[in-house]
Amino acid sequence: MLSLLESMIRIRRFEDKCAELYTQQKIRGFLHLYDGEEAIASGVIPVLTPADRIVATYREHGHALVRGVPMTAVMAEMYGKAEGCSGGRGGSMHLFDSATNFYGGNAIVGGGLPLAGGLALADRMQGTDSVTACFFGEGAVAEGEFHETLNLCKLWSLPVLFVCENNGYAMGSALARTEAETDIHKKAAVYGMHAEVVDGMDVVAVEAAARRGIQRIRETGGPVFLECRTYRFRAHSMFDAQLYRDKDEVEQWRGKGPIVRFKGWLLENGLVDEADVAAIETRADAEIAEAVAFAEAGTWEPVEDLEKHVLGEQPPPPVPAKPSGETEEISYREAVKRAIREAIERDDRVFLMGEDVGAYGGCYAVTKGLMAELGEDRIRDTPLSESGFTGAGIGAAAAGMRPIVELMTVNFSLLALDQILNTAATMRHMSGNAFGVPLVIRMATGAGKQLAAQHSHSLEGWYAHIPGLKVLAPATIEDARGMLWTALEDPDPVLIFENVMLYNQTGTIDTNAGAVPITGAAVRRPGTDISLITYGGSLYKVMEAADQLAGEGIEAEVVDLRALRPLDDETIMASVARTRRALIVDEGWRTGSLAAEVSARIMEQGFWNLDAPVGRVCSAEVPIPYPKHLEDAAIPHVESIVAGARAVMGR
Ligand SMILES: Cc1ncc(C[n+]2csc(CCOP(=O)(O)OP(=O)(O)O)c2C)c(N)n1
Repeated sequence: MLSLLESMIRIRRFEDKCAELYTQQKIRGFLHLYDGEEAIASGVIPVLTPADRIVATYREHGHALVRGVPMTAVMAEMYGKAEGCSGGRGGSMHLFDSATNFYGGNAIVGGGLPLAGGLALADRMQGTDSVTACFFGEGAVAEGEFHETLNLCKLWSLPVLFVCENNGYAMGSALARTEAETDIHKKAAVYGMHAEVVDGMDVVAVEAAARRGIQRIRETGGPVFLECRTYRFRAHSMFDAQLYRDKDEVEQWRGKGPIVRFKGWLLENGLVDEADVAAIETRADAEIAEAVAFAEAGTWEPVEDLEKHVLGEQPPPPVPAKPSGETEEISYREAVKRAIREAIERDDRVFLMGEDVGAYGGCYAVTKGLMAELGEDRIRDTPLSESGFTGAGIGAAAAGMRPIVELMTVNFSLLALDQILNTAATMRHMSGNAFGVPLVIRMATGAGKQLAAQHSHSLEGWYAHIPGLKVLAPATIEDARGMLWTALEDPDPVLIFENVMLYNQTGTIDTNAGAVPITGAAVRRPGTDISLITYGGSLYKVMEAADQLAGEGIEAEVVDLRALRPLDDETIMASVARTRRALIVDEGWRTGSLAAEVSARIMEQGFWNLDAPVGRVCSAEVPIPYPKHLEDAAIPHVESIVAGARAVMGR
């Protein structure tokens, strides 16, 4: 009981100090205090074992402290100092600590839930009995990621303790303003999981509920939901004028606060005396003083290190497989399938998950038969919940698995964009290298199947915009076969875009073909007069165009980018230096396209080698239409490429 009291007082006093430091501008950005809610972290977290995992929100100082992240490192993080628990990169909202399995700190409301599901999935697949405790506010309950995760965790019976810290307000929105059903635990119960409400102002009740919940999870393997009813005494953040509630309301709640209440009860019952409380406060103050001194003495990360930890340490390029001398003809689809099968057979950590990858065989039939062959554990059909299962892939990757997430098409990947950008691409840097996300995400891209404007776009260029990701566009059978292998060895998220028109393409390949590098462009046809720079599904059109151009006496060099991020400037510039002219062919829309990026780089790095302005053939700026003739007209085709090349040649 003393430790429960001490834990709450420690958090309260630490945060009071943070508020003071904020007014002195030592701490900047957003600062969300936990004042009034301390009983929840203090009650739940000590019940966890060191092997258990924690996901929290931006209101997570208390959680980090109770978990055992040193107060010095937490305070230094608030200051933005290199000695902070996230290397100073994350600040108040992004506390991370690998030593205590503390997976943040998440400033996207609801964004931590899928991650927690994935951590628990990893534990389930690795056969441990660890539990992931996932803390979030009641505001998150309105987000899709909440529902996607609860469904997935119950469906797959994953060991997550969901802890809803219901403080009655999401910023300034009282619960009843935003929720049709204000009994939050009922929402969890409809997913079939055990759900309880507990008085979040009563640390003993919270502790007992957490103990019951965690025991139930360890016994059943499945998730448990705790709704802790609490109240936030201070503003949402330091920028909140609190126009949405009366001072009286706050005062009334303060009277029922977790510390006054528990302390009062302990004193009344003679379990502690004032001297005990004073001793706790003195200890906390000494620790806080030490933390402030540590943070003050901390150092600023050198600006030269700005880009450090965007990516993990790069593995050496793969050793090329020894050719067997025998070749076989296979389709692109079959090449991808073999790559998946081999990866799963080779490495226990690899599994594939996505919508209809199992029983259906994949929407482009890539995984047909694989579930029967490899089992439902390794070829996992997911619910229709792109954000939920992509986030689960991120969590599983961060916890040591090597998931391959399949998103049916790039258009649907937009529903998972939060997870891809805000979590997968960001976590390593934001956590100061505490956690990486070695995840592979595959998806189909491109037009040509008359699937109209919501299934046909080429948005890979958007993803190539995002630091922290690698973006691949295998165009050949070798690359379809070999890139996945290397991508799975990469420490960071790798997105693989498979153009829909390539799946039926066939080619010969050495029977022993294996891993290929996932950086570097390839010259697919040498030439002297113009560089045709392209990737993915456009490669074959460009090769055909190059044949036609040869008939007109124009020798085109064809560069297949292969990797859209990072771009291989060296190969591009070397080609342009040889040919002095360039045309970029990109199935993305022209405005803000990858082609624009390549063109700008040629201007920056190769301008003095150019004899003519760089040309571009991109998709027309329309949503891809359904009728075949309009669809064809909307995207690059052989004639438009030939015409574009002639124009660059001045013909
Ligand atoms: C996806 C998303 N939408 C909006 C916001 C802005 N925002 C930050 S905190 C917050 C309220 C969240 O309330 P709740 O989940 O109840 O947590 P609390 O702040 O009360 O702890 C909002 C809307 C955000 N960070 N993320």
